[in-house]
Amino acid sequence: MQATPNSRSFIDLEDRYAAHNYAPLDVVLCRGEGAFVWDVEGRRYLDCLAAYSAVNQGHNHPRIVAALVRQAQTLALTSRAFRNDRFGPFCRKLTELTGYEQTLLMNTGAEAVETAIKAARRWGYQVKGVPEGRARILVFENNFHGRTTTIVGFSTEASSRAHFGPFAPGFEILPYGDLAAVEGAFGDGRDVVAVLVEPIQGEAGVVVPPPEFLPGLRRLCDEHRALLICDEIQSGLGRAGAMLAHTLSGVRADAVTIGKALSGGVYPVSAFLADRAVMDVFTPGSHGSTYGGNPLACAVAEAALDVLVDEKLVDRARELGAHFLAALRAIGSPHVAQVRGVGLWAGVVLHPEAGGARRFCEALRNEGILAKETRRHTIRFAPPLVVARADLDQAIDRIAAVLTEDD
Ligand code: IF1
Repeated sequence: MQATPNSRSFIDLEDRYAAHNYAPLDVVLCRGEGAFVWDVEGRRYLDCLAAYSAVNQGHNHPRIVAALVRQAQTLALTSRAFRNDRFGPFCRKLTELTGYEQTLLMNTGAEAVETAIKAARRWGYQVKGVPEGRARILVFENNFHGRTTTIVGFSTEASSRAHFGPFAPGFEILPYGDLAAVEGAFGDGRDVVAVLVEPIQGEAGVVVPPPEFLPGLRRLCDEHRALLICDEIQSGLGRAGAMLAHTLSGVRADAVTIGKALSGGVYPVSAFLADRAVMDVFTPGSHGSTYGGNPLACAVAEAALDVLVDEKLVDRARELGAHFLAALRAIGSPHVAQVRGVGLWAGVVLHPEAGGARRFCEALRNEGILAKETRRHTIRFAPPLVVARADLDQAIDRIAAVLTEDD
């Protein structure tokens, strides 16, 4: 399908006036509702990316939008120089829902991860007694934690990190899922302040680690007195069929980052969660953000959490996800090497000979389904958790057709 003149004009504008830091599919969206989005030609698509799981609650959820509008008309931004009446109640709700004593609110996911890194290092120096400047943080190959210079410094993806150095020291990259390697890297463990891990690796293509991995990390962190920090920015808030994905392994992280769906996709809100023993390292002046914890963010995120709970979206992800994954695995496509997934979150890995995931994503778009390749050979599916079962079934039929058609 060629982009029509209408779409073409928008694509030309962004090609000319915007940095080329993405290679989007050629579909120009102008409206969304629930699990669907529409392009400027009026065509409807099932959104199987959900803005990288930021839109778990569905596009334009009426309750979240109402909260946004109401709060925008009342008080949007105070800065944390003053207090606001939405902040405390929201922090209580968020911590009660996630089971941590306190939270520190930021805006983007990367900022939440930066917050986690700062917390871990300060905790290491002030509480564990690591000599100043020596803190080590263990991270994993194929990680994705954001785009800041510190974070891309420990990325293993060339496109994310090449020529952005020099990078911050203090991170050691280990094979994901390899407990022996982690044990080796701990060494005597004295200077290790944290292990930073995605419970499921999203950008790597929905990689679920072996079942013993997170419990093993928990044990090693306990043995060596290091913090287990789970980045749940993509895996958390329902996507994996749990409020926090790492709890599916029966462990509790010492600290957690969340973002994306924390605001249901209408406004950037992220959070670092931990107990007092860690959070107390932050003292006035040690960290912050102009927009972090603003009344608009708190009102939106409170509504987004209410929707997750009231609409039982965690259960929906688990139930629809089991159905979706089974259906994807039942597609007998010669192109498919493996279907990975958990909750309503799937990575369809193609054989290298299939010629890359991009062409399948383009074919899916032509069938009214938006999905995005991750890495070269994986198609990722993560529809909004509010998707109707009938709409998901229709998508499965179309995915099957695209994956099995001869070329
Ligand atoms: C992009 C990926 C998804 C994340 C985890 C922190 C962040 C992310 C686990 C940072 C962000 C994004 C951002 C987006 C693409 C994307 C992505 F493919 F690159 F990995 F979702 F799958 N931790 N994920 O997944 O959050 O600062 O963006 O709010 O950067 O192009 P952010």
